Amino acid sequence: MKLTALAAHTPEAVRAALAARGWDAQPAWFAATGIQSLVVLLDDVTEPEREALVRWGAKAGADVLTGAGWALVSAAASRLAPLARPDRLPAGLESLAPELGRFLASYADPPRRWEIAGRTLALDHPVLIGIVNVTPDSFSDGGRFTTVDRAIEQAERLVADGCEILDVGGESTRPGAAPVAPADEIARVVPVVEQLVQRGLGPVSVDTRKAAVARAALAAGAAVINDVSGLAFDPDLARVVAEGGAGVIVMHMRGTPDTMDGLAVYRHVAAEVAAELGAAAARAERAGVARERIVVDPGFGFAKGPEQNFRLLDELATVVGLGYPVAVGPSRKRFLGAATGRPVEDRDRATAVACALAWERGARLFRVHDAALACEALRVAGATTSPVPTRGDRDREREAPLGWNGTSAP
Ligand code: PMM
Repeated sequence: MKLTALAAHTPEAVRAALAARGWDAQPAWFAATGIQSLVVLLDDVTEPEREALVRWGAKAGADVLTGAGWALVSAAASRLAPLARPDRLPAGLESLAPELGRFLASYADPPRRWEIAGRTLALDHPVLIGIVNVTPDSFSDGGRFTTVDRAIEQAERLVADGCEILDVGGESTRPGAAPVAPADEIARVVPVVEQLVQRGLGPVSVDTRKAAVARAALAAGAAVINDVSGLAFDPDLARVVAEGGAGVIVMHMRGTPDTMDGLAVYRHVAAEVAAELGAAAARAERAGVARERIVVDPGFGFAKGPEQNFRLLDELATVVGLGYPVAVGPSRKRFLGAATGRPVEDRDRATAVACALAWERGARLFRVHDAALACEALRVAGATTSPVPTRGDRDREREAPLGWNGTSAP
């Protein structure tokens, strides 16, 4: 007998091994994703549920570690799948099925598109979001027109370097930054949005926490609202996004830029950030924003210290597991300086590496100040990641056999 160790962090090695031994593409993909090992942590588990899980684990050959009120379950995806199906579910585990079903469905068939105002963005490749700041501290001299001209110049450079979306921000979110009145923020942002749209640069996203600014920006042609407060700052913002048919980036933070550093206390940063982001995304859906329009962002640097940012980057799969496309914004942030010793103006290489790692862990959108290096890093990362077979046409899907989780071909 001859032994070969196969890569197990993606289904690709198993798929390729089966395909090379004569399996058809679709069954090879189902088998490869089905034997992929998954780990889920369950909290708020009752005593009878805990006992039912342990019994199921012993029968199914799954590893179940438990304590008071919690269980950690590790098994191949195909073994977990029956727990998500009401017809196959062991008695006593009914409350597990809906959430596990949603997680398994998004694992087998991750979101591949993002609906924004007026168009659909494909997420089958890394999508760069270029930062166009029009805060006075970024563009210190000159009046409004100089600011607009410089913003357009910066936007043109970002697009030439590979950005597909431009994110215009008129309010600094640094701790201690002076608050900006909505009218002033609108006066900074809207002329830039208008110019970008007129020149066909974009789609345009606007980085704002305020409903009034979002409304003016969408009227000027913006297609996305990027809210660093995760829809917590202005209760009307989600409704404005819904009514405008816009896309939204819901970012995680706690408190406000002035209070967030004191709120960076976590027992398990990835789990807590994911739970809080999931609640924020649910708020958006309740306000009428369609699920396909929502992207979530873990908010690197917002209410997180350096170590917490690195844990979050490593455990990004927990945020990806929510089932929404994930954006990240590590660009030039302090935690990258903490690891490299580089000052803020020399962190684009570190940013590029962080973006590549985030792609590998499931992020699809990358908010950057300088796109050239990030674009190169993401081209390499994108080429290395296993190509997930694209969905076939409707007829082929209808003919497809059911996969391990009861879905048709990814
Ligand atoms: N970071 C900043 C501002 N806006 N938006 C999203 N979605 N994600 C981020 O990480 C993020 C953001 C702060 O960075 P900057 O002041 O350098 O733009």
